[in-house]
Amino acid sequence: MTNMLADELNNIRQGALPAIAAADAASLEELRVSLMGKTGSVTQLLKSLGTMEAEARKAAGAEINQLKTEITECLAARRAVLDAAALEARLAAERLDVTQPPRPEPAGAIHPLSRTMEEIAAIFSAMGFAIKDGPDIESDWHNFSALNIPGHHPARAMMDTFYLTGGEVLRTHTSPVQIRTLLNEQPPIRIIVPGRTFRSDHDATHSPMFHQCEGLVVGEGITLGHLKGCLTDFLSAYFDVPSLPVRLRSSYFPFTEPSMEVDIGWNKKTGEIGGGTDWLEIGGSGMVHPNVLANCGIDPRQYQGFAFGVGLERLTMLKHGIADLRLFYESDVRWLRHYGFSPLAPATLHEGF
Ligand code: 2U9
Repeated sequence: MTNMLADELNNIRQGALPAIAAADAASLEELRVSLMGKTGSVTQLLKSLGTMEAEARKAAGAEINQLKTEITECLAARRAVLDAAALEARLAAERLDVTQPPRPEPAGAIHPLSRTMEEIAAIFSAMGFAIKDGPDIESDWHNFSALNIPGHHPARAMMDTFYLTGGEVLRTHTSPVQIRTLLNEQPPIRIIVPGRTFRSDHDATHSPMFHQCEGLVVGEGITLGHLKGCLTDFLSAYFDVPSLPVRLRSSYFPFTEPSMEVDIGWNKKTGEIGGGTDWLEIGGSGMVHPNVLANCGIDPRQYQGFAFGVGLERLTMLKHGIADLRLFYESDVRWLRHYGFSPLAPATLHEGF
């Protein structure tokens, strides 16, 4: 081997090995190409072997291949180090701490009135009632006449009706839905009708739009005893008071005969429902007036029925200690978050509400 070749091999070795050992991923590839690529310096030297005498070629070939092996190993070692470092960096950056507490997801809330409707629906469903709804705009006949409230009747004035220009009304109660059911279905009928109702009345305890839930049972041999038992079961489930006192107090409605206000026992001082010796009015009820059944083509001598109505705002305020009716309609998000219910825990009867 000539001294010239020995010098050149040493130059390449001394330049390449420290450079490889210090290279990053990009410069490592540049170094590989400049040394071992098609026109790389080591490749050029190997090519030059072809022009040598046999003796010289043997000695030079061994030396050049020795350098080639060293550089190849050095490149592989550096690549292994860089690959390991890159993997370490990725593992650190993409690490998931599965022990971290979950971040709270922003969830909506069920409005307290919707919740009350869901609870009432769950209670009456368990008693075999169907849940019905109907239009907000009703004919005069469905809202009044069919319910034994004739044109001159003071109840029309009492109800502060919103009249529309075509002679229809915004329903003043959900009763027209019961009328529609009586017209379309045969007894036995067991339904509740929760929904929006409208009366032209606005002060601290009245809103022009409010919610009712009415109930209707029609069948053979239905009595006032069924009415009281059904209301007692409903109210004691809704307020979660096992032996809630319920009192029926004589009253008057055009569509029921006899008619009764529904009172529950409570403690007026503390507000406790079911405790104390005071009575609190919670709704109205009665045996369906024979005229109402007859108006819907049902023979009152064969079938009897009971009906009741409750105000949903009032039931909700009593259960949850809500002081002012107007809060229901203000859409104050802070209020809704406080008084609202989780959409992930719907109303079921299994454990009480
Ligand atoms: C038909 C027959 C009878 C429904 C009834 C009441 C008594 C009643 C009030 C409670 C509070 C309205 O929201 S409120 O002011 N309701 O007092 N409602 S009986 O009677 C009917 C309904 C439909 C076919």
